Amino acid sequence: MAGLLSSNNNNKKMRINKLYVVLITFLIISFVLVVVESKGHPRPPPTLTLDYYNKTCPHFNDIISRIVTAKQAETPTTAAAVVRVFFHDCMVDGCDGSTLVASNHLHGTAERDADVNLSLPGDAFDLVTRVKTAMELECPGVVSCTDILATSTRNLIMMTGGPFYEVPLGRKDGLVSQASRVLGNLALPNMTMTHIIDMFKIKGFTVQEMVALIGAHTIGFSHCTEFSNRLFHYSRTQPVDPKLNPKYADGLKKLCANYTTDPTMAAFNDVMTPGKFDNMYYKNLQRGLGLLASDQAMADDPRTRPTVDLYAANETAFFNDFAKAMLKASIYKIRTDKDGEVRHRCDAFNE
Ligand code: HEM
Ligand SMILES: *[C@@H]1O[C@H](CO)[C@@H](O)[C@H](O)[C@H]1NC(C)=O
Ligand SMILES: *[C@@H]1O[C@H](CO)[C@@H](O)[C@H](O)[C@H]1NC(C)=O
Ligand SMILES: *[C@@H]1O[C@H](CO)[C@@H](O)[C@H](O)[C@H]1NC(C)=O
Ligand SMILES: *[C@@H]1O[C@H](CO)[C@@H](O)[C@H](O)[C@H]1NC(C)=O
Ligand SMILES: CC(=O)N[C@H]1CO[C@H](CO)[C@@H](O)[C@@H]1O
Repeated sequence: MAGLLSSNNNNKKMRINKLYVVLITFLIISFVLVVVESKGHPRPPPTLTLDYYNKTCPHFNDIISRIVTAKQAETPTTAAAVVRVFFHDCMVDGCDGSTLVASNHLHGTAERDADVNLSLPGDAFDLVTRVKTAMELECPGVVSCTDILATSTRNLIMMTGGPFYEVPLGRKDGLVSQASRVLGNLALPNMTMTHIIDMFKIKGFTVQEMVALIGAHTIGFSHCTEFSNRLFHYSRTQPVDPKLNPKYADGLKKLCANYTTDPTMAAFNDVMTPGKFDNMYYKNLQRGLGLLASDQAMADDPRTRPTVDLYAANETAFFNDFAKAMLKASIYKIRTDKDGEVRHRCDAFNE
């Protein structure tokens, strides 16, 4: 290029050449920026925007914030309940509020009553109902249930000590909710790591994103049936899963002694800091304090262990990755005007 310019003394031509250089440089830089951007950060699809309700429901954020704060203060188990319901909703046919729909004789058994749900917690449904009622008073027919769920989830993660991330808005509520769609879309604690990795991969999540997302088990609890096989009659030769820390196993055995007669018995997912959203969950895994078999497996499998070790050592790295992966989950297969609606009630389709 320099040679071309110096061998040509025509001023006009030089200016044009310079213009080309500037243009091409600009194009290359924008291309690189776009590639870098799309690699590191999942971008919201064009239909979602941060200011979606700015004009139609200007108090959207204040209303959610007020009701979520009150509910969490009243019932501290709400945060984990909502996070879990949000994740289930997004993984079964995309984030469309379908998990909020109740079963009825017209549409049959809905997602939230699938066997795999093991009673998705009522506090999550209660919170969404409270927020929706307030929204309908303020701006009727405008705010979708799935936007309420996605935003409440983000607020609750922050309130329990976790990271903040922007939640783009404008999702529509889906028109289908069937229990039969749940199986095969959600991992179970007794699945192999290969199977679990595949389930996340099909939905576009890397192994590292998967390990970050499951870090949500830093809050909440699991019922004894979900891990009792690790405690009682584990195998022919070993009564208890050898991957469990022995003292922890003793405590869990006492807690779950009556689990067959009392199915409500449950243990904290993070035994050290159960209500705090932090990186303790990963430190626990390193010490055999993982509650579910699938939790503990992440500390042993060579594909997941490096990420477990990274997050155990660096909470900032966990928070950054978790926030990005949650944003990605929150825009998975969202509905638009064509295939969705704004429900009047979150537990029922509009007629
Ligand atoms: C390998 C993948 C996963 C498996 C096998 C799994 C399994 C489970 C099980 C069995 C429970 C206990 C439910 C109960 O007994 O009521 C549970 C609870 C929970 N899960 Fe997961 N989960 C996985 C991934 C995730 C992800 C990615 C998130 C969120 C981003 C999540 C969030 C939660 C939360 C917050 C709870 C506590 C719920 C509460 O306290 O009400 N899980 N999970
Ligand atoms: C409108 O949305 C933007 C985010 O894009 C926000 O910063 C701003 O505060 C909003 N304005 C009102 C009035 O809510
Ligand atoms: C895993 O658990 C579910 C129910 O809890 C059961 O139906 C299934 O057979 C189990 N799978 C394996 C591979 O053990
Ligand atoms: C289990 O049941 C027995 C007999 O009803 C009772 O004495 C014991 O306290 C129960 N244990 C737990 C952990 O609930
Ligand atoms: C922790 O992770 C963050 C984010 O990736 C990084 O900026 C920081 O340097 C890491 N800290 C240490 C001590 O490695
Ligand atoms: C198997 C099981 O526990 N299913 C439950 C799913 O959730 C509904 C309501 O949230 C319960 O009624 C079901 O028993």
